[in-house]
Amino acid sequence: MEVIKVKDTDIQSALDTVKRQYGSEAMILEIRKKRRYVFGPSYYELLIGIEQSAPKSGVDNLEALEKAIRRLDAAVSALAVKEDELDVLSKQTGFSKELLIKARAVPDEDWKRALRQYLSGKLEFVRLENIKFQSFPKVFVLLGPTGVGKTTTAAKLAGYLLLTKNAPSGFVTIDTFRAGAVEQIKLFGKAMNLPVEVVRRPHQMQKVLAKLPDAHYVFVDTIGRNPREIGKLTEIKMYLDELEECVPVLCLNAGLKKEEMQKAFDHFNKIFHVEYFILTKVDEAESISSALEFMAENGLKTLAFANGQNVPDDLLFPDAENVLDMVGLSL
Ligand SMILES: Nc1nc2c(ncn2[C@@H]2O[C@H](COP(=O)(O)OP(=O)(O)OP(=O)(O)O)[C@@H](O)[C@H]2O)c(=O)[nH]1
Ligand SMILES: [Mg+2]
Repeated sequence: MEVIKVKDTDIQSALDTVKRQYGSEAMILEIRKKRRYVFGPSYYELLIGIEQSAPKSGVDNLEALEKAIRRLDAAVSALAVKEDELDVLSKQTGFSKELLIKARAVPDEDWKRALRQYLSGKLEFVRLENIKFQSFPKVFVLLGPTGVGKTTTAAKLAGYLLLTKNAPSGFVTIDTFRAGAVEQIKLFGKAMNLPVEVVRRPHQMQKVLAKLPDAHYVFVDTIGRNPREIGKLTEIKMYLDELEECVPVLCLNAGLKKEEMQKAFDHFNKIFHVEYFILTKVDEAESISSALEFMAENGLKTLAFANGQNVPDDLLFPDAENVLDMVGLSL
């Protein structure tokens, strides 16, 4: 049995305390009237016996338990509501629930502001003319799965640099595989009066640049490859390895799901260490939210968005503000 002392100047209030705190199980062993010092005020000291491990009070414990269960119930249903609301918000915005949670974009708060803040801190946009090179001309290599728009985008970029920066480019194509690929880029070259060189062997890569003496920029057009065909990607890499310096740029179709983008990126990144990115076919995509999420998660530096078939006009150079407006996250 555990013995406990309860002190109070009023005997009734001492008894009430015992009942309230220890329930009817408590046994009053002794009541003493005491003084703190000789002429000081008197008080009561009750010695209470409590059976060890006996519940304080069955009724009290049950009540406490019921309260705890009610609290738990409320918390669980609040969570379920949040989960449902997150589902709705995820469908509404096109962003995953994981991103919404990371951004703390919870439905009952200002989720637009939270999302905007989170994404604007993660999205990075860079102008290709601001990328520093040690060598001249500046060589960009456009990579990506089949048909994403690599060749068309290379032509658009060259057109943009020519028209707005007065900087001529040259094209090098290593796509001698697909029927019509060389003719396609030659047509773009002809339309803009820019030279096109065809390279059939990796060792010709660096030497071919000498054939483009007026080019400030060179765009290397590569063969569209299924990113899972690692062997084929390695083949392209052999061409790039021959260059003194080049910047690989991955092009992906905005219509892909985030997981598909991630898979394609992972395959290309393993071989090329991708830092720069172009999102293509933005005009055809229902939403670019998942593309933005992919770009943010991988810390990619985005150079441009391609948004149509017109060369060179259908190319955007957005910043974080513009793209967040595009997905309805304007302030
Ligand atoms: N809607 C739309 N179509 C585009 C865009 N960019 C390219 N295209 C079209 O997509 C098709 C393929 O474009 P290409 O530039 O040949 O694509 P690619 O990646 O070079 O293709 P491969 O060399 O075969 O791998 C063409 O019909 C282009 O006109 C774009 O931003 N929006
Ligand atoms: Mg092509």
